Amino acid sequence: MSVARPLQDRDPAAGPRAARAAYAGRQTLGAAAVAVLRGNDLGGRTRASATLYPHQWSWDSAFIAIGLAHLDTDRAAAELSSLFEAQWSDGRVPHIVFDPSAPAGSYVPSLDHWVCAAPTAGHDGPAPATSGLIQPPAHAIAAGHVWRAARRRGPAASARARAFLRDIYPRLLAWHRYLLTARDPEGSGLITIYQPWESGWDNSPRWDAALAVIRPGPIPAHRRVDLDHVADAVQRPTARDYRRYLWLVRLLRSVCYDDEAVYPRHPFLVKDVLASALLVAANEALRDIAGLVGAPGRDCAQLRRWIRRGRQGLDGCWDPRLRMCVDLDLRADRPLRARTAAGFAPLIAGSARRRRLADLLATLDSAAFLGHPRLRWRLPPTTSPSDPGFAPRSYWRGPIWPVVNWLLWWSLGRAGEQVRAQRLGRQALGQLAAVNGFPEYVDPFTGKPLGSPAQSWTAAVTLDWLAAGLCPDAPDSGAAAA
Ligand code: 9WN
Repeated sequence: MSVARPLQDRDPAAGPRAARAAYAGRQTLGAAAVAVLRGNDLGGRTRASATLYPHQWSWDSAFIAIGLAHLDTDRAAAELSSLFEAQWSDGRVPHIVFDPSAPAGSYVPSLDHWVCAAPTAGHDGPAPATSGLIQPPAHAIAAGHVWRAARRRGPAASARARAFLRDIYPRLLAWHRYLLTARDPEGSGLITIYQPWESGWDNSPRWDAALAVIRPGPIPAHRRVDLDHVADAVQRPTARDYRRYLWLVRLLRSVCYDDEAVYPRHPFLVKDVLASALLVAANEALRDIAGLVGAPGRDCAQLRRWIRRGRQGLDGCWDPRLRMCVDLDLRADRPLRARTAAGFAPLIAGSARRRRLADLLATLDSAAFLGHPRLRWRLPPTTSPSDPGFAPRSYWRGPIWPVVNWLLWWSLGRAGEQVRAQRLGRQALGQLAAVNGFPEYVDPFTGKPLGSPAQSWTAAVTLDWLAAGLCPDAPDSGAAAA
């Protein structure tokens, strides 16, 4: 990986001491983030982490490309291209692309849990070594970031980035079409997921009610290797949840991931508001890319329709009492009322009308999220401490996820909420500077780093914050004293 200067600081040698210290802090953080991405580089693709996740993950790669764009735009483009090489012929982008050189047994469920006996519905050529699930579609947003970074770099990088966009544009369009057809036969604008991992928020209370009714049948014998990599089993999903995850995978595999066979019978069928919001934002990014590559007018019209449909779908998921969006259990035909940061979906979609935006910001500032008195950092816990499913150290049930901070920071900026965005970005950087590493997630009350210690996407979003000129904050003083 060729590494350009990631941080555009002026040398503050002559400046006051505080500025020099801030500069040094940013340099150290930046260099450490680069080292994590280098260490996890598999050559054209990046593993999510060296310990817990030794393969390429779909939405991780999107965020990784956003970070890599500040180092080397060609390498950032390669991150997305390598993922899309594994795209299935039906348009889906698989959630894991397995690295054949990873040690056997280093991740469970391994490839043999996914491969179908018959040809898989979604691809007609030789089956790539992938899972059969999906993850949220952040990729077009990442491609847009790569393009803008290349523009800043000059004509040669721009020309190569334009060639990349030409190549990836039809693949991105096919991906979005898959999501808005096979995963939305209702035409609601909202993505249906078949297993919690498809949300990327695996163990969130968002899925508790829908999972509770599932009676798992026999599943293949497996060892929980993930538990070898965390200090404490509470940081990972329970055995009960894991059985359900693997059972759902088994059901999907038994029909070779054929959506038409899945839809009528599958026991877990849920409309995911966060993935749907990301798709709206990704469709906006793709509309810009369509313009850059000279795509036909009918594509742009289609993208505009998809954006409108997605926003309407999210409007229908609004919960006036929680003042956020909630997911929808299609099987039970009922909303999944969990108070989680996924409920900020309309902010991410950029769809929030004035009144709705005001409501969302009030929820964000309230004691349910940023205003909670015990927060060590003013950063949004993935699950609100006021939700009955909240647990500060359990997977997606409360900890702070740097990548979720990034999404909210980015979305606040897009909504014109610069002051809030800056504050959140500085707190997020401050938290990472304080833990002295790039953890997968962080306890919202103690600030303790949890999960994988050198997670690629955490390093990547750090680079993006640094490139945006943010300086790390100190912890929230009130909370730190508490
Ligand atoms: C299952 C890689 C992935 C992230 C997900 C996160 C976790 C996998 C797991 O790790 O999921 O896909 O084994 O727990 O929940 O968001 O993409 O970082």
